[in-house]
Order: sequence, then C-alpha cells, then structure tokens
Amino acid sequence: MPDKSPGKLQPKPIRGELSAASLRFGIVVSRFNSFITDRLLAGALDALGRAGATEKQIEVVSVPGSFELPVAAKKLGASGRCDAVICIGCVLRGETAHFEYVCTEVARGVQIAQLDTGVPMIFCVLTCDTLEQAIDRAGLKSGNKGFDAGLAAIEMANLMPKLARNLARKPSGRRKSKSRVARRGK
Ligand code: INI
Repeated sequence: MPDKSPGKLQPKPIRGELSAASLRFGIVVSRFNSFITDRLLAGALDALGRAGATEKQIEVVSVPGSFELPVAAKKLGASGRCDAVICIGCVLRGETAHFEYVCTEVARGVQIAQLDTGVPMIFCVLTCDTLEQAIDRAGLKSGNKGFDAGLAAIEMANLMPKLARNLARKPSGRRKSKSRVARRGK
C-alpha cells in the first residue's frame, strides 16, 4: 500500500522548459543608468542566445527611464507578438522620495501589464541604495540579474501554453464527469 501521509506526496509540478526555440521575446530597457542597464540587457541576450534564440525572435524597445517600462511592456504583450517580455531598469536611491515613487509604480505597472495581457513580464529592475550594489548585480559579485531574467522569461514563455494544455485536459482520478462543486449544486 503506497504511503499517503502528507509529507510523502510528490505531485509532479508543471514546469516550463529552458529552450527558447521558436519563442518570441520582447525586451524593454530603460536608458536611465544605462551603464547598468546595458549590462543587464547583455546578460538577458546571453541567456536567450544560449537557449537557442536568434535575433529575429527578439524585439528590443528602448525607453527613457524605469517609469516608462510598464506602458511599453503592456503594448508589446498586447500585440500578440511576444511569449514573454523582460523589463530592464535600474533605480538608484537619491536624496528625495523620487526613488520610492519610481520603484513602486514600475513594480505595480509591470505586474498590471502581465495580469492584463496574460503575457509573462519579467521584472529585471534593480532597486539599489548605491551604484556599487547595482554593479554587483549587473555582472560582478552577485552575478548578472539580466541573465537570470532571460532564463525566467524562457521558462515562463514555455510554461504558459503548457499550463493551458494541462488545465484543458480532463481531470485525472475517478471523478470523470462533473467536479465536486458542480455536483453539489445539482
Ligand atoms: N529612472 C530610472 O530608471 N532610474 C532612476 O534612478 C531614476 N531616478 O533616480 O530619477 C529614474 N528617473 C526617471 C524616471 O524613470 C522617468 O523616466 C522620468 O520621471 C520621466 O517620466
């Protein structure tokens, strides 16, 4: 008899593959703090290229600052031409509250854009107290967050259709016709 105690259950997660073949990506990149965002973009392109993407599969859009990322990302998502969009920016804390406004709105805007369009939007916006922290995350001590974003984009782009196919399939198990909720409502 198989052990059914909660700790022993191992349902197989639905997970996106890490192959970029035949997928289309949008990248929106902010020019503000371009010393950092150029490096994040290079990291993202490196990840996509290593996973098999070619230039034809990638649309890069340049915007002035991080605050402008969501609107361009939403446009790309709504176009039906992208399986995932990567949003790249770098916000550095200054002496005023500007930092908080930009960070809050870009995070909120990118989330709204992905929920509204159903297209995964990868949040690759560094929000750092110092330039050194940003440099560390753009290819130095803490790796390159752009590369990580590229991998996340590939995984999510593969996950969405896979998840849709799984959800469309008949539920497994003994109940073949109606769900418990539907039967209760009879
Ligand atoms: N934009 C950034 O991407 N990073 C910053 O650090 C930043 N700071 O500090 O001001 C910044 N500001 C510009 C902002 O994103 C918009 O482009 C601007 O307000 C015009 O809407």
